[in-house]
Amino acid sequence: MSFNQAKFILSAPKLEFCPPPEYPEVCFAGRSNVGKSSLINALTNHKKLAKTSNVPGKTQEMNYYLIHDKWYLVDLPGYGFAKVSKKERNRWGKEIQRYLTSRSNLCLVALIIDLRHPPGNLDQEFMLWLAQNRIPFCVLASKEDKLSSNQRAKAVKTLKNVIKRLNMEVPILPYSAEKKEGLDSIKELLEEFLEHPPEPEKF
Ligand SMILES: Nc1nc2c(ncn2[C@@H]2O[C@H](COP(=O)(O)OP(=O)(O)O)[C@@H](O)[C@H]2O)c(=O)[nH]1
Ligand SMILES: [Mg+2]
Repeated sequence: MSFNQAKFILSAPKLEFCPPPEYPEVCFAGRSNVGKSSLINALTNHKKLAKTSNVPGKTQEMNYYLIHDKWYLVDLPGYGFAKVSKKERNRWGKEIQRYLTSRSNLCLVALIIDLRHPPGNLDQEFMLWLAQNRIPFCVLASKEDKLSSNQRAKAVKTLKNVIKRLNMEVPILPYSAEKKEGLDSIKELLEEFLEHPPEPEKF
């Protein structure tokens, strides 16, 4: 499956504005600034398909991309951005939870975590919530290029331990959008979920 053929479809402020669920869908979630948009650009081999930013908290809507005319890739607004008001954060939480629990064509949530930092409380809460709601997810660990190979191995181990402590078995893939490392494994994983979507009763 080619990831290069990608086009922006729309930005949805909430579930009702999402396109009809006619294609299988994968979404990218995670804290602001971890690299969600950069990963979309790296996977699709586009420089500016998804807007990236040094200023966290920019993306406040769900951005829909259609890949290969076959599936949707959704860039979710980042969570945990301190400068967004509490009211706005709650609205985010409610809308995203509603989207995650009721979007019928959702095959996988890819949670992006910055490999340099062990998952924080928000990440751990989010993973627990996904598991409790039986929403399939994987962890993609970004910015591995910023670490030496020693540091990388340690960071992956820490990440695995944190997830193990939550009593979960989820795929963990480290990568670099900057250096384009680890992208093939991510593509394979996404394809697997898109081609063999989990049973609907899982939702
Ligand atoms: N070195 C490095 N920087 C990255 C990587 N991924 C993202 N970034 C940088 O991290 C910042 C935030 O990225 P962005 O994709 O906008 O994060 P988002 O808020 O999660 O969508 C930008 O300055 C990116 O260039 C990566 O794999 N390696
Ligand atoms: Mg973004």
